[in-house]
Amino acid sequence: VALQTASLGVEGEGIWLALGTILMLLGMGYFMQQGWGVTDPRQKEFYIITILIPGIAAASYLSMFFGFGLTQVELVTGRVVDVYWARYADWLFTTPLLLLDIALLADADWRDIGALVGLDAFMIVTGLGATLMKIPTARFAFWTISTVAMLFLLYFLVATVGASAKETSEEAQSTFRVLQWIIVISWSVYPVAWLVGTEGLNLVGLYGETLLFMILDVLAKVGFGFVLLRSRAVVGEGDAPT
Ligand code: RET
Repeated sequence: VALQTASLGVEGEGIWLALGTILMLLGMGYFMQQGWGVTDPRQKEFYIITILIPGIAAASYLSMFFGFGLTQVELVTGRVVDVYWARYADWLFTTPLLLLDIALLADADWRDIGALVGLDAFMIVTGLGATLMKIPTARFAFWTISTVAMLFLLYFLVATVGASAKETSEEAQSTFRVLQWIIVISWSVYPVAWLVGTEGLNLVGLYGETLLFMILDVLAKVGFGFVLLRSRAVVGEGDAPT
């Protein structure tokens, strides 16, 4: 009975958590296989970071699948919100790693990387605040703060980190542009998913919201890593996987 409850979740969303776990593991395995035997220190950096990202997500998805990463928040209005808090633990570590990846590609300096990661941690922690608060107004206030931080972050990525990218090779520049758009487009949907989902206006139930976050997470992590690790800017001239 316990396993059955875990596998189904609250509204049957366990199917998406299981699929998310599998896709993250497949992505991680693929990146590991690609990176096996790489000795160049710069290449190794990219592989290590990019393998860790779906690895952390797989652990988080598995914990949510088993119902461990799930809690309930009772609002002052009496509504009880089912919250998968494990996502925030995942995001707190994986979003800085994604930013580190793209910033290293752009040859950004450590000050700019610090600014990006700082804004990012602020965004995730205020987002977790929004998720755990009991007063609806406070939830939306923190959602707004988190979203504003995200907009600053995306602007900083495109403008400042983008300016350092312009000083890198043609290959690195074109990979940077693709990754930058993957980030700008996929990250922008997260606050919308939160807002329409159970944490916000509850227009979409837990089932649909879990599916949406799973698609976003796979795109933002595995899709991102796939583009990065296939780029000649990372694997070097002549030995890009075909
Ligand atoms: C929250 C809710 C509050 C408002 C905002 C959010 C943004 C989350 C983002 C998450 C990105 C996650 C990624 C994960 C895996 O790769 C916390 C949902 C702005 C942008 C990229």
